[in-house]
Amino acid sequence: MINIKENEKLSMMNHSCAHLMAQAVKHLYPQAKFWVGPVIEEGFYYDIDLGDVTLTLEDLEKIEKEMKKLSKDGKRIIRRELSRDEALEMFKDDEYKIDLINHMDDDTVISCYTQGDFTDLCRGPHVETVKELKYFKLIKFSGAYWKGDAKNKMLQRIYGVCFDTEEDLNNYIQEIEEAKQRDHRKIGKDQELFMTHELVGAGMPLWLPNGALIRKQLENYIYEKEQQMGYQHVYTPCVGTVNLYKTSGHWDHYQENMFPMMKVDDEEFVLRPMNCPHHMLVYKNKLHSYRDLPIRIGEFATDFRYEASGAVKGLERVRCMCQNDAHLFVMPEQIGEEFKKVVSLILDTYKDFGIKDYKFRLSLRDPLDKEKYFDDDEMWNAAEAKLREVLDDLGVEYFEAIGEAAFYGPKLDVEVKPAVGPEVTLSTCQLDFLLPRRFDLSYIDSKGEKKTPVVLHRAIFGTFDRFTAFLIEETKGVFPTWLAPVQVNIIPVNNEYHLEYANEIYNLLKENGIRVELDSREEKLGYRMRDSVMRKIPYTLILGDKEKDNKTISYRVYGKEETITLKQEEFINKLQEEIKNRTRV
Ligand code: TSB
Ligand code: ZN
Repeated sequence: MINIKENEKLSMMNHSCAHLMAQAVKHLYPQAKFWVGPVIEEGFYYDIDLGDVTLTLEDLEKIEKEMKKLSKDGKRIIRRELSRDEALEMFKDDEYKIDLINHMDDDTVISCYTQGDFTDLCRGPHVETVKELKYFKLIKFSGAYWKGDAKNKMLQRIYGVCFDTEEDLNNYIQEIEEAKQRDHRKIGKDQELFMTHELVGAGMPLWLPNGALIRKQLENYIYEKEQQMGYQHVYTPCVGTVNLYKTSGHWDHYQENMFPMMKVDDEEFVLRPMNCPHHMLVYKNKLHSYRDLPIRIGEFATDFRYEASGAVKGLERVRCMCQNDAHLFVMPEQIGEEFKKVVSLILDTYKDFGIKDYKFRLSLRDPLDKEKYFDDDEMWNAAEAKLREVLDDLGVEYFEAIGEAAFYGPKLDVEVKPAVGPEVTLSTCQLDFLLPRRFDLSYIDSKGEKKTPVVLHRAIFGTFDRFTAFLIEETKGVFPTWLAPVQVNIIPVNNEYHLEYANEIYNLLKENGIRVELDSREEKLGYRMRDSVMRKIPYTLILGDKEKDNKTISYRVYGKEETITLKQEEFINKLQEEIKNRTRV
């Protein structure tokens, strides 16, 4: 999808279109006051105070119609520069614009743009006349707190987009339509993967049986890999005392992302936002020698984070999440080797899931602003060089984000683009020089001296929640057999003659560990076959006279037209092989 913000011409047109929309809104709702209307990757939006009016979809159509009319009128867009006093006078009845003017630096050139009866405070630039704005569409609207602060008034945000040809606009609308179909929230509902309920709360999804089956497969997948790599898995509680998080530093530096404290008897608890402190204590439970390291503590760990209610999104951004977490305790000289294993595991996993569209971002320290970071120059330099070396060795493409490292160390994130909305991080691997010190962790080195280990925080799936959201969108809900909640759907051609045989096959598959359903509804064969396809079930078995008489199985694979017939054991072997190897067909 084109990034409008990065295209100079389209960026200007979209900015002008935001003004055109504001003018139309003002015509229809004279009480309207406007906050800001920036250009974004997907077009533009404007935040508007409409008083008591709450917009509906029909309103968007009305606004769009008015915009068309104004565009035909073709007024010129005229720039004027203003002194601060002139600006304050001109917008004296508009508290939003006054706020903007009052927050401008003294040396800012204040300008406004006028088209016909509408003037807006704006830096520009704009197109010359509104006539140039022909191919636009208002896409959606939502609530948005003034200045993004939930304590402020809720404004209404209208999103739109503008192109310079009709064809580009139509293509874009089609892409949005496709993205909506791919949205994990839609597929999640259609396929009964997860639900939310206001009684449970925003950002607290409930995994339904189908979704839970997929998640279980993900857990098994990564658990197997991690066990092979020498990880030790633990279970720890999803609360900790405030003191635990004071020790880790989260209480001072991460509190705005945490649920508030709760008191139980004399103890003060928080729902944990991260698992690192618990794992530090697991490490500390025993004395360690250099021979034990690396020690890899893994957990599928539930965390709670405060995310703004407007930011939560399906399974992608939640307030209750389960991380595929591990903390790797290493000697400084093991950083490179261990990091390499983590990156290789990420690469293997993405390959197994067929994920191709992702970016590695290496976040490093800003060498000109060392104050901001944990003070150990030598450690930073060595570690950053090592991370680069490993990525280069593995031939991984990545980009560097200078100054984006955490206070406690550099990190590698994997960024992906969801069907709808901005990029998110899936996998992460973060070096940490500090936390082991805060918990006073140690190991005895080969000379018998006490040393502090370095910690690598890593999550391959990130969270099961976010990874599943992404997987749903990547596969468009067509899961490979090993992940599919229902792997086989059996349809007897005619219940009267074939149900008994269908039941026999059903039991056989069940005994062999296959997730199977039998559709014996009194519906036409064609209807049940279409239903099976709608549900995106990988294998649909059609059992009639021929199959019953020959003790065979005839099946269709999702997305393919041909019907194949195999002997029972051949079919089971094929299926089990496919599932075991986690083949993607
Ligand atoms: C990797 N302490 C580390 C851990 O050891 C940690 O918590 N890192 S994190 O903050 O980056 O979170 C790990 C992963 O969780 C992220 O990479 C991201 O994929 C996922 N994640 C973060 N916030 C959310 C959220 N609100 N909803 C769903 N997934 C999230
Ligand atoms: Zn951690």
